[in-house]
Amino acid sequence: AWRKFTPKPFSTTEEFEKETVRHIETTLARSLYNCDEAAAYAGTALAFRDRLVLDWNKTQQTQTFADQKRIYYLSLEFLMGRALDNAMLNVDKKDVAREGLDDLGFRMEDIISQEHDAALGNGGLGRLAACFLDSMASLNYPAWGYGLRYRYGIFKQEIVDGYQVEVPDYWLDFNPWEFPRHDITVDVQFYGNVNRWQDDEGKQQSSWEGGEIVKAIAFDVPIPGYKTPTCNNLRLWGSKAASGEFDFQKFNSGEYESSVADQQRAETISAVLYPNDNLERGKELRLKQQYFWCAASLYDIVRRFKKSKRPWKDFTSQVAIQLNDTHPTLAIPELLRILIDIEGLEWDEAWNIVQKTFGYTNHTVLPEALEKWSVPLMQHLLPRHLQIIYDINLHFLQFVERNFPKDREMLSRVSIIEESSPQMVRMAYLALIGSHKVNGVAELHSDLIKTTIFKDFVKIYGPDKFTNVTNGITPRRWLHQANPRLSELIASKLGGHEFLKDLTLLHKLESFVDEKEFRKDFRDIKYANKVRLAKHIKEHNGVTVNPAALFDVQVKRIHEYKRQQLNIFGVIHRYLQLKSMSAEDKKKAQPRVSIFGGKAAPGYWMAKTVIHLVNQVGKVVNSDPDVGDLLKVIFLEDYNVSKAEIITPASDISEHISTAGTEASGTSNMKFCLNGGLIIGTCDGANIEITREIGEQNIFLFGNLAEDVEDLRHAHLYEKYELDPQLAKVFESIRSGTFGDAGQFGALLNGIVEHGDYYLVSDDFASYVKTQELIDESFKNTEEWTSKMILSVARMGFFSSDRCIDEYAEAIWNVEPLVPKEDE
Ligand code: 26V
Repeated sequence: AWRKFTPKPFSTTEEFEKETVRHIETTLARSLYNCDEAAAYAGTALAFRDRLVLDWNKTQQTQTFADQKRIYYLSLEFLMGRALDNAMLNVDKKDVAREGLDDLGFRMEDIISQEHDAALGNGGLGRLAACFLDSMASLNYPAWGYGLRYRYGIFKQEIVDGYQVEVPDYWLDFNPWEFPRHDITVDVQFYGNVNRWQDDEGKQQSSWEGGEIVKAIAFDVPIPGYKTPTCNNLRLWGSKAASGEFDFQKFNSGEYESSVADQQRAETISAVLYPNDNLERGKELRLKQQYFWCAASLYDIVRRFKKSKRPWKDFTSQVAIQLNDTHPTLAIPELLRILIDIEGLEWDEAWNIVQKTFGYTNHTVLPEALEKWSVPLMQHLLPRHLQIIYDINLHFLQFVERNFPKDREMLSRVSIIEESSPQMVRMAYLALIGSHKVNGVAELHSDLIKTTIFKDFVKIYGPDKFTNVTNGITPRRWLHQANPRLSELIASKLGGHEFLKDLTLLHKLESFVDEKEFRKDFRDIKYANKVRLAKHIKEHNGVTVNPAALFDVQVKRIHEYKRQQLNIFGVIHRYLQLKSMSAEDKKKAQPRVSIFGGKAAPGYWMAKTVIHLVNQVGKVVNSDPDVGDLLKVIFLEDYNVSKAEIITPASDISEHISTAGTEASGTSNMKFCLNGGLIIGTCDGANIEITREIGEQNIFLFGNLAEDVEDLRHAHLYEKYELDPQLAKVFESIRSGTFGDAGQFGALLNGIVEHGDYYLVSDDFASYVKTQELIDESFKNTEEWTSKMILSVARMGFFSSDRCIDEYAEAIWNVEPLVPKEDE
């Protein structure tokens, strides 16, 4: 009987307008008379949200009744960006909305840009999680994401006098994409102590008592798939004080202020995303965030399983949990605690379930990024979990001892507890031991973890526990949405948009590589995208750049290992050359725009210095009449997902120039290539596989190899060391004050000249400069360049996150797709 009341989603322009206007007038209580762009955005978003919600409900219902295995993707970061454009494209109604908005007097682009980015992540790791959600939904996998609902996402970056200034990102004022579930809550415990006793049968029992309780509240976000009724769920936990007897008493006894303070203390747990990527700092609040989120998510997963009334042995056929880096590792001892302390399972059975349930993805080999928590801190905050970790370690070390009785030193090397003072819990080891599979994110990286940080564990468990799943990106956002004209051109050649669901179909473009008109269309689209970026640069930086110049882009988090310093030193080298060039030679020089963007962690002084240097160089170069259009240097403020959607389609060359062996994968390299931008890069991360796919004549590789890095570093420290002579000239110009007060850059230069050049900037400088010259020449040859662009795009099929998710599903999760049932 209820069926007849179920709303039908709009399909025509008129129906869209009706729905949008209805939302503006009733849901928002705004008169159409003063309907501005913000209101039009809100109305449009709500109209599309209604459509998603119907699919969402149906999907969840289907998944519940099918009771087959579900994927739970645990990530502290989901760098989602905007949702409206994505929703419109997924339900295939963007044209309808465009027409409707036009009728109402608005331009689609203005409405889309009203939305605040959901920036709940730092960089590659968080964006990967977002691409995975998109792929899991588009491929109809029953999957949930679990994360934290930060009140403040990654800070907004302002550039003031050439320096980075951080501004809080309060993004929740109006967020139509989340649904608070005040009825779905979990009480999460902290501190307290552990009681141990023997029960009537003489069995050891433990329970965790006392301490304080914080309430987790679920906020659900619909994750639509592309042209499919599947709409998965992203559940983000917000924290609130648990209101109970205690508060009530405080309140009544006049301790109003302290009761409010308790409230605020609880809410700080989900207040802010930690803005460091690749630097571990061991803050108590971060550990609290991790446990709060793991405990709430595990409780929720177990609660759902228990509703099915199945025996515990079925758990592993119902649940696969993927750990996005070590941040959710506490989920391992937490599941053991639930199974043993609360559900009464024996250790062996519980351990077996845990190991089969979890998979762990490693995203870095940088030692400073590997998470360790101090034992005293963990003892204080999570006393029962520490005991369980000790128990895991005991079982594990006994196993190692039995198998390697002669290697006594191995035990201290592989112990979960590092014997430092204070002792530390090594989270990567715990994650590895508690999972059935460990994967790296590109071939080189997956090989490296087996020979470096996890070497002993390959001996202990054998090589089969380790696997590779090379990262990918969603072609929906990073081609179709960011570069609609290119997507249409490809569709016109391939006879439709099927390639957005099966990116390997792009290979069919190869047969058009010599078609004159296609080549021209391809170039025109690149040019139009550059014009758009040039307009953005004019508006935000006040600098006029020539869209015909070569656009050279490096946008990513600022980090010494990513070597933005190598790039800016290269730019200075170019500037010095231009300054000493004859007028005749200048005519032959290739004009270039060097574009930088990215955030530095607020406490990362060296990274902030690099930002400052880029801005100082820009100031000098951009106003030097000797240089004119031949060189411009731009720092784009506040790089984020929605800016990436403008920047990515507009590059001719992008830079992926990390010291070999340090960038686990990189994913923007894939985005640029998929949009017809070529790459200059080192033999690192996914660059290597990109080269294999697109062919080495279509990529510009340079620099030392990963296998030589250790020896070079050693040589710098213990043998005579000479700076590259061209780099020495660059340093002279900086030291002489060409780019302002040289004192500011002393430490940056000394790190290279005097302190061992850990990132091998000098070693790679000559080959970097040479390769850039090669790029200039290649770019001048428009026909050669066009072929490279087209072939790159045609051969990028492998790097879809759809391929990646299918690999996880097959090799790690053992799950099958499930299409929601349509109503009869
Ligand atoms: C680590 C930490 C350490 C504690 C403080 C907060 C924090 C936040 C994030 C991280 C993650 C560092 C690892 C990471 O982001 N790796 C990147 O993962 C990308 C996706 O796999 C990959 O493309 C990049 O190469 C890799 O650097």
